[in-house]
Amino acid sequence: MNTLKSFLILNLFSFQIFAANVFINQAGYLPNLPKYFYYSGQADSFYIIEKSTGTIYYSGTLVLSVKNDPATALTLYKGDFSDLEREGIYFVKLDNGDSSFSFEISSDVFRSAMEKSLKEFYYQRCGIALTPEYAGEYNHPACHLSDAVLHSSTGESGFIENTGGWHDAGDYGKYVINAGITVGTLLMAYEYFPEKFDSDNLNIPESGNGIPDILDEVRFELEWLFKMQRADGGVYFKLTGKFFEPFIMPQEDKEERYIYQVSSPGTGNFAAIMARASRIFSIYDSSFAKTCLEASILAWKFLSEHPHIFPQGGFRNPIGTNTGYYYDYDDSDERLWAAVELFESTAKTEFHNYFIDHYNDAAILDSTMWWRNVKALAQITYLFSKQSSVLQEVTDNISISLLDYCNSLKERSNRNGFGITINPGEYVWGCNSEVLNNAILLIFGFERSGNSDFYNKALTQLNYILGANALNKCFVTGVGSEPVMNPHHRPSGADKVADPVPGIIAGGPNQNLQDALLDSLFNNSTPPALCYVDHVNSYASNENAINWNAALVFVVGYFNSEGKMNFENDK
Ligand code: 9MR
Ligand code: ZN
Repeated sequence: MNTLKSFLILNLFSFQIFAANVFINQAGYLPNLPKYFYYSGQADSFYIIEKSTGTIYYSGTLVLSVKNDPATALTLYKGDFSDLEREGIYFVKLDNGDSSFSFEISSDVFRSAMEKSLKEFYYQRCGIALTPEYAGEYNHPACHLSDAVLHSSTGESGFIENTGGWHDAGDYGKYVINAGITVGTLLMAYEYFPEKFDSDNLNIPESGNGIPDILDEVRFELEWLFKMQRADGGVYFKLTGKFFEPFIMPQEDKEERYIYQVSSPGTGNFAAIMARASRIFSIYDSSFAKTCLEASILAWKFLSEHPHIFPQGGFRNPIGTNTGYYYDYDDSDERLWAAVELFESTAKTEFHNYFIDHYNDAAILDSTMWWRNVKALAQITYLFSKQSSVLQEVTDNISISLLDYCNSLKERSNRNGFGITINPGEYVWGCNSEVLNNAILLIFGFERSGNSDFYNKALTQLNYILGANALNKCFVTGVGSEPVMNPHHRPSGADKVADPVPGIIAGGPNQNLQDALLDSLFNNSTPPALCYVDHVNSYASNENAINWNAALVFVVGYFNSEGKMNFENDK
């Protein structure tokens, strides 16, 4: 071994030439957890070499991961160096001379990604100036101070003061549907893992106020959402201009912005997150918590008075409006979610009964949560309920369904060259968030069952997002050796700063090639996982969105620090 070691020090280390076919988690690896890299070339052995000294700290043999991976068309090998726990900065070297980017092993590797992805919400804030103190070079004056005019399709007229909230994505619109899953996910992270998400020093204006920054950030969105609720409880669908804005800074966008029709999926989302917020904020600000609960109950009343989807068939853009429409034609999942959050916050039988009557109308858990379908969020809330009246039989059923679902995710992972849980056909708009939301369900599966396979599979999803993918790309701006540099994010494109706003997650490959650039670069024989381009024009693969960032915050925050789940039933 000593001879081998010195040979490698002299001959391999001195030439660390990065090869594009060694795929690692560019943020790094936690000392005590599994560590894999992937390789698509021809080699037998690998070495993990410390960058500063050239010392080999680990050597191993590659094993086949997947032959002709249908997602990437690559034959992928896996190098397992889990046993290397020593902290340091290393790179992978193959016996044929190929090598990886350098990477770190330390207990702190996810801190930067965690902090950046959460702070990113601050950069999405609308209606306030982002000052140099908090935003550094990304500062800009307050935007969209004239929000907003009631669109004629509402049947109302006039102006409702509607400033605040986050810009939805790379565009400057504000959409209730997407606010729902975003706030729901962030609150869920804090509610179950308070120790992991209690940081109060992200350098946002509220930092240091004794309330975790994640909650301060959520409150910024909630304060806007209140303004979207009508007196009868219904919640307007969205607030946008008639068209997506050009690539200008938000304060330069002076086009008229409108509030669009009330919708029942939006109202259901609103009821759910307001109820959840009321119980989480109750220890910090009881009067705010009370306001949240009242708003939630009012929204529930609207839903009860409108038992069918509203508007009929689901909200659609009126003629003349072409901004995002988060088309949701089924509000049963939002109603279920609203009911269970209200039950959890009030213990009332009315809400409990609604949940019991409907939680298994269809399969209990047959899809990962996403903006159109929040059923999984509802089931999780009941499964980990602290109410003494929960029915054991129901939690057992949900538990079985969750664990079955996690087993199916595990099988998917085993079939995929990089161990991710989406299949060819599912590399669609925003699929990076599907990967992360699957990780969230795997985390809950692990917390429920103690099955460490689920835990490890969740980590594998994060590895993919942070660089262990065929594009060799860290999908998060400001993180890793090869991060996304040109997101379809208006401020990042329009400001004079070279680097994009940090902490943004790109939507990821989109095999449906739904923008002109993707369509010009690829075709239907391109392997699905490769249908991605780090270019500002690719809104269908390289945009960010608050719901995708929320899933990232959850997963990276979960692995970033120790801390037990807070779900033990108090009864
Ligand atoms: O995330 C949405 C994705 O699931 C849809 O396929 C896509 C097209 O309808 O829209 C995405 O949402 C966009 C929204 O409509 C407007 N803001 C940007 C969002 C992310 O691209
Ligand atoms: Zn704005």
